[in-house]
Amino acid sequence: MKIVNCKVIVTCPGRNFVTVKIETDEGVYGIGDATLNGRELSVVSYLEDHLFPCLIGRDPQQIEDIWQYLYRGAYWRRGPVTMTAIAGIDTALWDIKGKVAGLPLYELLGGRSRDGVMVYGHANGLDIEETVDEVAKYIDLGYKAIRAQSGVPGIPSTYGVAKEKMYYEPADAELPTENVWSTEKYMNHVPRLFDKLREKFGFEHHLLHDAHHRLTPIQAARVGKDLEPYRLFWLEDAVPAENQESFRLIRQHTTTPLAVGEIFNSIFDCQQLITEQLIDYIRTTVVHAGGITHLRRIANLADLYNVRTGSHGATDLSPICMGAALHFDTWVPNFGIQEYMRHTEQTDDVFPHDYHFDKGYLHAGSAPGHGVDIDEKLAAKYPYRPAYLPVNRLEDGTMYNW
Ligand code: GCO
Ligand code: MG
Repeated sequence: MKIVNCKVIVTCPGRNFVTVKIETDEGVYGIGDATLNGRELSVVSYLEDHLFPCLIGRDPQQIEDIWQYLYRGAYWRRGPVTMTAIAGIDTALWDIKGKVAGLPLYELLGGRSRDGVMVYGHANGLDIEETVDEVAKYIDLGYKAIRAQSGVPGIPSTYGVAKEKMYYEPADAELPTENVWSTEKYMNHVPRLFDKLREKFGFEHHLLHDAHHRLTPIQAARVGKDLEPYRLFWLEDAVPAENQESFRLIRQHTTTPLAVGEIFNSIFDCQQLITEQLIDYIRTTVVHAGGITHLRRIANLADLYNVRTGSHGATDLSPICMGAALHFDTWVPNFGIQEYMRHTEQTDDVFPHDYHFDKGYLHAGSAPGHGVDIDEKLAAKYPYRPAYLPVNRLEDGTMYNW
């Protein structure tokens, strides 16, 4: 079997997605997600100009060898653009392998470890009352786990708080919007949110929260401590994790479980966090961490240290990534939870898929490969539109983390 053609499909059914399609001489094809929010076209160039020419004529069944060739062969290793491009190809190759074998991807990985994949949805509101109402909606939809974010009094806009509740989309402008942030105001507010939620709904549901890289280690330690009575499932991205040692300090102070890793792209970004058991959940996912081949390595390392998976699953990860992630989650022994932000109907139409939601769980489906396809004719109706995530400044104008 040989690879005869590779292409990239860029489409914007409400938001931008980059898709790799690999075709073989036997007519079987595979697709993979290669979307990097706000940097989409860099990945397109990396694929078209540098990776695709190396693939023509290769045996698509040799996934490991191709992965090593693309990773080691670049000389310049790692980085989000490189690893997202490799992920797009890797996912497409696993899709091909599944189709050739006539087996769903989770069977190729080692078979089913669970019946369904527990997911968490996103509840958010401009204030605590609105967030409480939104959490109630997710409970009614059958979710077992819900992430809660609320607007902070005195700050005009807050990360995670959206106008369009079911389809949160932060990449909303042709140039980055500027937001204003105050950690002090946030820190006073966030325990009140969870106090209210536990008072209203009790302790039956898992509650999660994302601090989106905005705290210093000692602030994160304080927030973790303040939230302990509310038994969070996790506190996410408490601090920027470039400095992995920061987590030692947080860990010394709080038993609130910690999650990190949605912006990591390699095992080396999480090596210290995992081996020193400084986190509880690793959030790397298929599209940004080198595909199934590399994500499996990260999960295996994590398993040795009792760290569980909790893959990123925001709307900027396409349904292809979600499909592949669900197969991965169905297999991975140290599964924790999967993030699930629903895509719009427009997006779902472009990417017909086999997975479905039922009573708080997503089910990967049993179609061969990862079970997601792309309707190229429909995709062509939605051309690329520049769209960026916001940036953040402190109240005095200092540039900060978004
Ligand atoms: C999450 C993430 C997202 C990111 C987005 C950036 O936890 O789902 O933090 O909201 O901000 O995926 O592209
Ligand atoms: Mg996050």
